[in-house]
Amino acid sequence: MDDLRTRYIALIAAAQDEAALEALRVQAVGKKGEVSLQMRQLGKMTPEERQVAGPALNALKDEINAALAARKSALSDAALAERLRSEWLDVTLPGRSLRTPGTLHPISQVREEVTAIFAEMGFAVAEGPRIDTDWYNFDALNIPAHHPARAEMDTFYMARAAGDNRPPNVLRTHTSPVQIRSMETMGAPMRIICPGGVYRADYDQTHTPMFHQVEGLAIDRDISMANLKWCLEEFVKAFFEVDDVELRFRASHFPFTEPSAEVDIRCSWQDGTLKVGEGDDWLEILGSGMVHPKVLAAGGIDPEQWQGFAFGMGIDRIAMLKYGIPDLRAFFDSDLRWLRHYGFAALDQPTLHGGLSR
Ligand code: 2NM
Repeated sequence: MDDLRTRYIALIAAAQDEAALEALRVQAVGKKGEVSLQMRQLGKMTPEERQVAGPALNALKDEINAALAARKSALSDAALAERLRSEWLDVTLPGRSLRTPGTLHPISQVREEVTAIFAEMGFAVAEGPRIDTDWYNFDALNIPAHHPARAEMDTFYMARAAGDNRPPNVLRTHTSPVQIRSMETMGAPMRIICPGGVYRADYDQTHTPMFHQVEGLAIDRDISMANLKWCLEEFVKAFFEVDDVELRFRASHFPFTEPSAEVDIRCSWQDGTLKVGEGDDWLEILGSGMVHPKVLAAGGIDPEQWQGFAFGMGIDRIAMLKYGIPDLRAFFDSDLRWLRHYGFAALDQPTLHGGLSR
């Protein structure tokens, strides 16, 4: 038995690929393998002999199986390390010039358009981490543990090391944690927008597990819903490139604002194309409200001295509406023909004076 052990442990350690490991497995612990043949001899032994040999053979079989598994995982680790070594590429190299140049993705284009419009109104752009603590993503936004809004968000949780009992970090479910971080670092008064990718575990025709939001926040001593309404009207007119719009504010509920409102714009649909500012339909485009005093306090801003409005909308969704893109999932397929069709000239930065989307 010791001879079997020594021989197979050495052979397994020397095996160079999975096929060699499988051959050794069959040869040692397969149905007609050497260990199995030994086990068949148990029947011919005295009960006393069997009591010693039986458990020893079982232990040998376990030991060989464990060695096979360990060698298999070492081989696959080595294969991965070799791929990482040989297949790396320098993503900072300049692009190769092609006959057909690349284009700006419609989501990047719309993000630039939205940024240009709010920049003109004095909003700065703030960014933050995509992995954040549950405090910034939830608690600071008046969404305590066990609040139903946490369950509704379909949150992706990060893993923690075994024994680390802190609450897991999350892939941010909205860009609002950036606004809390900005309150902490900038203080009041402030005016920012936060564009960026967010994550929710949801996938169908109208949802992808990663999508893009832009949220706005304006804090001052006497800011009101009237200021919010004006800003949003200016935004919608500039974004959809129309002279007039009508907005409808519907009472709603968000944990982080009080009061809260969802905002619709008057529109019409003709032959599948959207016209903004006329017609008898209403299109929901964003959520908004006055920032909850608890949220201001969580950002280190005194709610007795300051108040503010906030709003949030989906970049992907308004990109689909403005550019007539029917299926959300196509945004993330990286299909070159689609990108050439819906993409934008890369050096054509949108500005209000130059025409947003020419
Ligand atoms: C929305 C709707 C309403 C919002 C609130 C905040 C913060 F951090 F300032 F409190 N940021 N974004 C907000 C408010 C977002 O999205 C539908």
